[in-house]
Amino acid sequence: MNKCIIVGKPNVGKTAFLINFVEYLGVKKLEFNFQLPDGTKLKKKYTYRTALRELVDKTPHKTLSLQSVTVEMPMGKGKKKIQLVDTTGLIDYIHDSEEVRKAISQTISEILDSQIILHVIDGSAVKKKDFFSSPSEVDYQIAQVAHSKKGYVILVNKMDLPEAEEGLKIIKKEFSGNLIIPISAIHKRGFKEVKTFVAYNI
Ligand SMILES: Nc1nc2c(ncn2[C@@H]2O[C@H](COP(=O)(O)OP(=O)(O)OP(=O)(O)O)[C@@H](O)[C@H]2O)c(=O)[nH]1
Ligand SMILES: [Mg+2]
Repeated sequence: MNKCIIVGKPNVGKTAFLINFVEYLGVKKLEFNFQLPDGTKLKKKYTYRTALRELVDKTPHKTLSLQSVTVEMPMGKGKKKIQLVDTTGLIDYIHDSEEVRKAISQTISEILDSQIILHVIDGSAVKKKDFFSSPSEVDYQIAQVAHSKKGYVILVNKMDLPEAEEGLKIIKKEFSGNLIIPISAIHKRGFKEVKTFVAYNI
């Protein structure tokens, strides 16, 4: 089965995007497959609301494993299954915590094993001068690795926030030549374009 991986820095909205996108595709009961960095595999079912409540958080590195949902994408007259994989936030430096380091290394391996990359950047964080500032070194590295992939798109998230318009302009300039879709994960904006992109690249 094709894998479509959702990557980016911590707190950019990767998990919120996965849950809302799956809901947008019409899935009511979300069956998550968790793969922990130590190899443990778990399954858990969520409603849309419990998934948002339990898996999305403003604290960076809320997600520390691979968490995926399999969906069916419309393809011509038929459908094709694809695994959407949410990951651990990547950072520019070596993290103090071994747990986070292992989770990051698991995410990097998964990137190499995926055909389609959805790279989420927080459009509202472009002017920030702190941990959250986007884009940063790791975003440029993701863009480089992604050239060898079947499909690569940058999703500029949090477009519902006023500062994100300026952020979008800067990201378009910095990553010119790449496909860029502005979205709001929590308001499901830009999802039609993302769906078309994923279906086209399966
Ligand atoms: N305004 C706004 N906030 C958002 C949007 N998407 C996510 N957020 C918020 O951003 C924070 C982080 O969201 P997550 O989905 O947990 O981000 P993540 O990239 O999975 O973060 P990690 O798991 O820590 O790597 C939460 O407080 C979300 O509510 C969006 O489209 N607009
Ligand atoms: Mg997350």
